[in-house]
Amino acid sequence: MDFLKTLSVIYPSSMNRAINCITALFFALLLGGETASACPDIDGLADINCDGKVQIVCFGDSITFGRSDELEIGYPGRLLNIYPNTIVVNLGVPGEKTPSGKRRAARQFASFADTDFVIVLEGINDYFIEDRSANLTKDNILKIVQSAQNIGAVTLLGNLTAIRRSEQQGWVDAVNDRLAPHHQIDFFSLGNGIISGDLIHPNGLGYDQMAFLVSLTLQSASVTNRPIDTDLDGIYDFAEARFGTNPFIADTDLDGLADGLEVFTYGSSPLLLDSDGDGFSDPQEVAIGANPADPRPSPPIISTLEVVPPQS
Ligand SMILES: [Ca+2]
Ligand SMILES: [Ca+2]
Ligand SMILES: [Ca+2]
Ligand SMILES: [Ca+2]
Repeated sequence: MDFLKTLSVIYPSSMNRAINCITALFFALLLGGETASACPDIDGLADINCDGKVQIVCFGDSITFGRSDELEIGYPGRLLNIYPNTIVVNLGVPGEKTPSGKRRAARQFASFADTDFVIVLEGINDYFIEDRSANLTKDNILKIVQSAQNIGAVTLLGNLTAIRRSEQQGWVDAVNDRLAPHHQIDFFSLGNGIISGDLIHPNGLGYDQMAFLVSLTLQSASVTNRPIDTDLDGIYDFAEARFGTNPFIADTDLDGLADGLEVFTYGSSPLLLDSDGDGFSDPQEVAIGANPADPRPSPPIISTLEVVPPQS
């Protein structure tokens, strides 16, 4: 025989635990540089409440609803195209004025308590309130914002879009002046070139630009509102209690895998050296591509393959 092949095969079965501990340490060192993002981001956006999804609620009137949009999805639908792995909810009610919007917000946000971000854009219909007041509109808008903040969502307020009805322009300016200290999204800056033939709703291009503007704001809001992760283990401080982990120790069970990696990436216990009790430590299983949370045997894995040169 020209070649002698030596195969060393690991079978996930009973193994001496002392050896396991030594090899666990080895693999831990091997994996030491691996890190997880904090309560993992989704499409680059922070999962503010650390529930494994990013939910964005868009609250407003017909402009949020998407009236006069050829695609009939408005800016929220386009936002979902930009962030396809998030959940975008369109809570636009055509024709709504802020006295109604304020009451709806107080009622409706309670059903969306798991929301990470809320976008608020309302007020343009208040022009049609007989005894309209820019101050009252501003107050109502801030109450809508407060209702969104009450569920713990990062709330981003937009000022009113520009319009092409000259008689209403002064009203829009008056409201926007009052919103200036409070808004985070400057929809007015997009100008009235994005407004459709009905003179008040954006056209498709306008909704594109609104969605892009919102997406930029969401990105910066993700950075500025990201909860604290003191030990940089990939789990926000407030969420560590949920998993029983220590907010000041990155690797609570000291097995070499950071808490965030165990919880979000591998599904193993951040409190146990051998999560599935199969005799192999979590880092050992991770290193050989086995599932540390599943005790069923994995296929045999070839760890070494030696090829002996032919003898002369
Ligand atoms: Ca979330
Ligand atoms: Ca942490
Ligand atoms: Ca660990
Ligand atoms: Ca195991």
